[in-house]
Amino acid sequence: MRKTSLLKRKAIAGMALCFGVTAFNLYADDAGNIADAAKKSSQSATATSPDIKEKIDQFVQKMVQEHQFSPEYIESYIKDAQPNPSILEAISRPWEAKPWYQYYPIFLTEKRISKGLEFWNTHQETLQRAEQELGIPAEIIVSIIGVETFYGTYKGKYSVLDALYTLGFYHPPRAKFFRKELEEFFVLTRDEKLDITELKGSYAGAMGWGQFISSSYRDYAIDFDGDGIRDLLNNPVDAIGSVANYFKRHGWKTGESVAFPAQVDGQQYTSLINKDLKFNHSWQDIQSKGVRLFTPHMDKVPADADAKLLEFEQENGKEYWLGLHNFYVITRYNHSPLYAMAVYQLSQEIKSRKYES
Ligand SMILES: [Ca+2]
Repeated sequence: MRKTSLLKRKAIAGMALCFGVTAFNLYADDAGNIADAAKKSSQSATATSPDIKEKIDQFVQKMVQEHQFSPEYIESYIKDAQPNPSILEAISRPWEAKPWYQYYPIFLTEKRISKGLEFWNTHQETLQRAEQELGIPAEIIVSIIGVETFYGTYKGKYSVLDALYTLGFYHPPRAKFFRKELEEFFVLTRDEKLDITELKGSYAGAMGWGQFISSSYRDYAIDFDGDGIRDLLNNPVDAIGSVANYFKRHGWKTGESVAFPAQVDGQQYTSLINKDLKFNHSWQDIQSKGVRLFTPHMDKVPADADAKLLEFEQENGKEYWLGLHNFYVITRYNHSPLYAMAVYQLSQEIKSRKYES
């Protein structure tokens, strides 16, 4: 049992910011077909077809024209990159396609809660500084790093170059996205003086304590200990600051709630349930369709607040929550309501442990 959950954690390390964009919706309905496609494409992955060769040439040209690399530099790394069948296999089976009752036990474990408390105590001052300077609660930062990498324990075992090369050239459904990340990766490693061949990450190319993909690293990483380097790979202080910065830049509203459990009546509420992550309804509007909060929370949400009714599948039925703006912000890290809810609930468990001790 212990072994299984360890494996699960390893598999999970590194989902964030990668699946963010579309994988959850893309693959949830079509996992079987894509797994087949992955098998087929991995069988032929070692042979470079004319089509792939052309795409590689275009990529090299782009790197030369737009980022002033020498063609030899890019080609030498591309030549050494290996398409990895296990990466194609892994991306065809996203964890977010599971029902909630199978998903949350992976994250909401005693061990992840107690290690979270330890991480908080170890990095108390940094987390406090992140709260004060960037406005992001310590428990949210701790929880993100806990969900992503078990507090820096599993930062991913794949060569980032191989991962982005494999998905950028051998995974048609998301090739464009990952070729863009490969482009970002070359620029990132040049700017930050990172060793391209040494860098390890998730099968989708996410790196470090908070599992930032290359474009996010470039856009949101900050040097939080003032040594002049933005090091998300080995420096937890920079990682904490950068996770907080990511949330701040995505519009976290300091002091506001994330979500409340909800009750539903009648049938009208069903029109509010969909996979769209956008918040298109006001709380007043949602209430008018038979949704209520429990008494202590009733007056905590302004009538005109943007909100979303969320439905989670439990083993014996459905569970409802009202997601608020900050819930939406968590989905900017990984575009899945399951992910955001797991992060939120883990954060609350760790926080209550922190303040009871
Ligand atoms: Ca630093």
